[in-house]
Amino acid sequence: MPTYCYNCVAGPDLMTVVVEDGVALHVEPNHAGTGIHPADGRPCVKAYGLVQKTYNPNRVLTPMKRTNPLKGKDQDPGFVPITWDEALDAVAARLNDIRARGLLDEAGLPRVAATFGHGGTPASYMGTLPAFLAAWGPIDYSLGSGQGVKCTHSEHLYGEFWHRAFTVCSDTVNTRYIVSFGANVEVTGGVCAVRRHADARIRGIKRVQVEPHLSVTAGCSAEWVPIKPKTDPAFMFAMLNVLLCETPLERLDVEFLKDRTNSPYLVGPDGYYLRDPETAKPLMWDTRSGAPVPFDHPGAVPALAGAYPIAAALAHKADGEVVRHQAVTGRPSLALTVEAMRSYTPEWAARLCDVPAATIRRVALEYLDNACIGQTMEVDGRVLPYRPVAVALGKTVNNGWGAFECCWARTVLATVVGALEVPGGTLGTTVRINRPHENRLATVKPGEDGFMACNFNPTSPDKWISKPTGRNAHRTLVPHVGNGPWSQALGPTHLAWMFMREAPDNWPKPAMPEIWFAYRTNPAISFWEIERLADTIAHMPFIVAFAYTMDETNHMADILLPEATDLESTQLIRAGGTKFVEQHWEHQGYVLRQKVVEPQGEARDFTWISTELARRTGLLKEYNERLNRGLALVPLKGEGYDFSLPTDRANEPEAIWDAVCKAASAEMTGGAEIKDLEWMKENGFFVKPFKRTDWYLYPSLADQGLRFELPYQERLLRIGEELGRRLHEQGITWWDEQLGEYQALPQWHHVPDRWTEAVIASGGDPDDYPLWGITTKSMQYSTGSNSGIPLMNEVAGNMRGHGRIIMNAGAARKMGIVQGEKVEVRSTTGFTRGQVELVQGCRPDTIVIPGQFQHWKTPYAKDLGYPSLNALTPLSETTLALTDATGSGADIVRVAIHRIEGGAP
Ligand SMILES: Nc1nc2c(c(=O)[nH]1)N[C@H]1C(S)=C(S)[C@@H](COP(=O)(O)OP(=O)(O)OC[C@H]3O[C@@H](n4cnc5c(=O)[nH]c(N)nc54)[C@H](O)[C@@H]3O)O[C@H]1N2
Ligand SMILES: Nc1nc2c(c(=O)[nH]1)N[C@H]1C(S)=C(S)[C@@H](COP(=O)(O)OP(=O)(O)OC[C@H]3O[C@@H](n4cnc5c(=O)[nH]c(N)nc54)[C@H](O)[C@@H]3O)O[C@H]1N2
Ligand code: SF4
Ligand SMILES: [Mo]
Repeated sequence: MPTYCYNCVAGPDLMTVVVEDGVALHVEPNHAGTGIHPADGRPCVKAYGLVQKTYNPNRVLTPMKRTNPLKGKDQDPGFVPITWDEALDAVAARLNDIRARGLLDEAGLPRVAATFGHGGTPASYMGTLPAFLAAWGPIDYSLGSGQGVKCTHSEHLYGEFWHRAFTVCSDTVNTRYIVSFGANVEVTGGVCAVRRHADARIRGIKRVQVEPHLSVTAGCSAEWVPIKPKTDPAFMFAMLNVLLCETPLERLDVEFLKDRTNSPYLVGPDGYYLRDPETAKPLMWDTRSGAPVPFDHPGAVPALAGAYPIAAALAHKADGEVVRHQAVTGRPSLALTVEAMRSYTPEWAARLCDVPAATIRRVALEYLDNACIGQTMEVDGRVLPYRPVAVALGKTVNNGWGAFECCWARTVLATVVGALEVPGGTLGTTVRINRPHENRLATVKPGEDGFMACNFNPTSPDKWISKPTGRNAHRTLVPHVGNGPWSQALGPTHLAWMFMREAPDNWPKPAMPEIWFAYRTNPAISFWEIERLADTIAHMPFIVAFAYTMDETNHMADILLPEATDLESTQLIRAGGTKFVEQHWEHQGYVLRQKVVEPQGEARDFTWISTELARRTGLLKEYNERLNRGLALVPLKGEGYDFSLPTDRANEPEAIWDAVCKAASAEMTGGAEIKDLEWMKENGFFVKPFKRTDWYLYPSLADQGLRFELPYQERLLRIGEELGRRLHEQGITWWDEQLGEYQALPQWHHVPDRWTEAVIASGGDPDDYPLWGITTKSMQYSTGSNSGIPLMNEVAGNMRGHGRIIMNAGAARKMGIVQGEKVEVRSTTGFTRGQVELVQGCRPDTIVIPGQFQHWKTPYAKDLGYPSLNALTPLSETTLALTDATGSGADIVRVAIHRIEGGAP
């Protein structure tokens, strides 16, 4: 039976489940996907674990209620089985009481909160729950798990701002040269990426993996460069130095810089654009007429270098202040960028990164040589620039301090050679902050100053949201996270947890939500300082956890609801087009998850649960209306078809998905073909061709005469100034470090030292913590979600370092540590214990702890005894100092290794 897997963000992928006598026997590829799905219908090994997941003897098989009012790691919850009626009535009673008293508390914060984990993948398993949540009204998505703030976070925000890239990847099928800063794509990219990169290697691609340890990805790259952790901005600045300061401008993509970027915009002495006194449009210096002209002046040939006298100009500074300049000097923003990178030579970076200057220079020049500037490629009959070079960033490089600089430098590296959003280059995948979510290209609309419109949260005196609307204050603190459906979960979610314990100066302490829903997330394992976080969770008044097995978070729950899992329930989702991580298809359409076996025990379809919640809270009509309006996937009514559901009754899940299947196929074919649920069950997916030109954003900008807002960041400069004023007006100074990130052009600011300073701030001596502790993902695991599946541990056991602390063999020898010895790793926050794996491929100053383990509740996983970095990373006052302006931090910490008694094997 065909179905999908979306257990990690690299999906969805196709698969087939072989079922005999109602029992799922095993998983196979769906060969009908050959030539359609980028991996030809193959799922990865994680999908093969779904059979064990389904028949896991440790599943929660009935709804349960807690009988011990005391919560905490050391308390026995005393869960007892109850009926679905009892469970749903208990939840509904709480919800109805809240509705009667008001959906918001006295501080204006939603009384109901919900957390869904792992990069948004739960949405592909939660059936029609979104329609219930929308019918309910305001819900706080502020309380994060490990997903969000330590997960590609700054890339999400800056990526969407600059090129509608919630995540960024290489155009692997066309590219020739990739520089990857810790993007562990052979592990994390899913089957589509692995297939694309394997094919690219056969084609002769060169990938340089810049990373503190020899990951699987480094292992199958052409070159591994063991960089010192968190010095990546220095490496990238030095690459820019080579391209901008050592290379003649003519060797760069001058056309692209002139026409598609803000490079020619003239900047005044105060850092703001010089604007035409009449139209207020940013000025360029026209080399033809020898005069300043507005940026959209027809036929202008703008200067990219030099300095020019401007008789009169305006500047738009913070809070609407308009400055009138007389006789000022204007410099093209590219010229200022060149100046900004001037001192960041490879020799300068070499000392910081612990990488030879010659290596950095060579990588920069190889990048330039492979950029094929001037060449074109025909795609779907359209001639586009062909620039087959790309830069990829991994988690820990693209979040936390240094991430702004890295995201900027990566995007500017693409910009200067014209490799942004064109064949072979650096591409965005999908959008989550801009709308519409299902079409990245349609988000490109003309905005200010010749750039794409962007929807930042307001920072002006009259519009700034001074009173947070959610516990992580995303609209108040982070302008660039916007205010779409995903924005709140992308706010500084750790602040919500921290501030509920202790609020900073001049900040109201948020009350805990009265109900917290958790699904497919385990913050008590996945976040930072997991001991303290578990304790905070234990203080939540009422937790409703959808549970497949017990875990460290639902241990604290009041009600457990067992939903029918992956192979047991029905849902239709979008597939194809472009999606993260490297899901670039030449088709797009819909794929069905179907009930291939009956649910185990009392587990119920999520759609049934959602409908029941709606019914018992008196929201059935609103819920059904939301379904009709498209909250299950697509609007059920369109031109020439109407599959609307009756709104006055509880519809059966099969009836709902039948309507969705019909509406989705009708919508896709303009009503010509209507595929019902039965057809989808038989065929698994329904797709139409997707134009390859739509992989690239460049044509959408070129057609509308728009420019990428790069390299200069006038907007960020202004917004940062405004945000600072607003916060200071409220007496808030604890966000001042973060305000420093709002720069027109980034500067090096000793990024790694921030983690050493955190040691001092928490009362430690940096000399006592001489090593870097970092983490890396395992291909066989989808974060912590399948840690209870024995098959995954069995397969991962073939990987060197699985479940262990990876350490440099030479460094270990100096300490007398031997292979397999059990050691303790300490930080100022806590400790973890595990066996060492001694390798050559790891920097002597770095240890690596793969995955997220150290379970104490999850069946099977708790018996493995594996260590976790999350016991070492802080979630306390020092965490604020480790938070960047986007609100993200990183999985990295200063640590020490200690031998322990009886540790030797
Ligand atoms: N040390 C370390 N920590 C990390 C990371 C790392 O690389 N290293 N990665 C970070 C990143 S990038 C992310 S996105 C986060 C993710 O962290 P989270 O958002 O917390 O997500 P998961 O770990 O996937 O959550 C898994 C939980 O879902 C439960 N679950 C699995 N399947 C089902 C099901 O079918 N039904 C129900 N009801 N529950 C189910 C599992 O039992 C498990 O408890 O982790 C972060 N934490
Ligand atoms: N199989 C699988 N695939 C997944 C997931 C999964 O759990 N399992 N999770 C998905 C999710 S939610 C996410 S966010 C993505 C994450 O995808 P990736 O970003 O590729 O995740 P990691 O494997 O953690 O890779 C990060 C790498 O960064 C390196 N690193 C750490 N610190 C530094 C540093 O300072 N500089 C440099 N240059 N490198 C550093 C580490 O060595 C590590 O190998 O993966 C997604 N795909
Ligand atoms: S890559 Fe992710 S979504 Fe795809 S089959 Fe594997 S676990 Fe499932
Ligand atoms: Mo993630």
